Amino acid sequence: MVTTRRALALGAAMAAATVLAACGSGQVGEAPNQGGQTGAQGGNKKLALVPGVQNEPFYISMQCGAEEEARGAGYELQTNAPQQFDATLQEPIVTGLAATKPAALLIAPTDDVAMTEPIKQVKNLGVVVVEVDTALKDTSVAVSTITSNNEQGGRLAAETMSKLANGKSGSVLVLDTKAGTSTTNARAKGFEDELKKYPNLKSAGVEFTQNEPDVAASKVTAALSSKPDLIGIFATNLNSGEGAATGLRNAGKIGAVNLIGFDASPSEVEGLKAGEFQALIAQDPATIGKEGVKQAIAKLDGKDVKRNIEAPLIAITKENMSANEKYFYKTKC
Ligand code: T6T
Repeated sequence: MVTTRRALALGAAMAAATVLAACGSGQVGEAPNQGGQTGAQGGNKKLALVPGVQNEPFYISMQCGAEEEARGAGYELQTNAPQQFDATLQEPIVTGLAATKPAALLIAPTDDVAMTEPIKQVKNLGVVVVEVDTALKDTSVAVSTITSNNEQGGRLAAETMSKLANGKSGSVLVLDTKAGTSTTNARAKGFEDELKKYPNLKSAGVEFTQNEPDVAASKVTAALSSKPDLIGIFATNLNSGEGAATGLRNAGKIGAVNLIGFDASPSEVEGLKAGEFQALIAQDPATIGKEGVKQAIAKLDGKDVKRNIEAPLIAITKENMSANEKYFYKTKC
């Protein structure tokens, strides 16, 4: 458990840290409708959103923001997500867009390499491609990428972990999702880099959860038995965090090991309230969705497009959670 003194110190630190960034960057003026886009001029008002996985509060909140923006601009947004966060399941959804040929595709690629060819195929039909959340390694495919500063989010988590440890020594485990997930891989990297600044905190390494809560729970169980000095866990996304909380609960280690999660799903927020998580790094998926639609339409209208846009991130603790409810993710619009 976080003691009152520690909680107060952390609360003050969080107030100073809070919103990391909300500004766009690298505005790139681009020539209108390169590549024979079907665009607004062609009268095509269909947009497609392909999130990373179905029924997941982060992507539901993104969809809500995207739908609102599309509606306001007179576009129709159709969302189709894979059942699991898996490129082999996302690929047929993307290639299937050849049949409906939307004016633009907003996509969260589930693998930064494997999804390149299918997305390029759709782009070659004249569909404008915008990346929302995750991105491909090949930066030539999308006209715009809207994402949180994930590496900075990882750094903020490490800084928070150090405050929670309050000088105590021990090892700290990172739960990443899958290799090839641009966002969570960057969070793990940012965390590990920043951790080196705190000599009392030793890295217990990075484990992959395959984005499955059960795998995350069993990684925590294994780490608790192989690393008796484990004092902290950083879970790089929602499923990893929810699974880590289960692992700690099963071992009776809630509060004894500090857990910092990423995202703000209803279950993580409940966990924060209950003291299972000591902090959450929340994103703003609705803004990511809205900006994705804005940039797609700008491209279709032949206007300037921002190549990279950074969405806000915020560290939420039990102490500041009531002031930050707007960051909690939705399960329906
Ligand atoms: O953390 C988000 C998203 O940013 C990441 O790319 C994948 O996992 C989530 O969707 C949460 O489950």
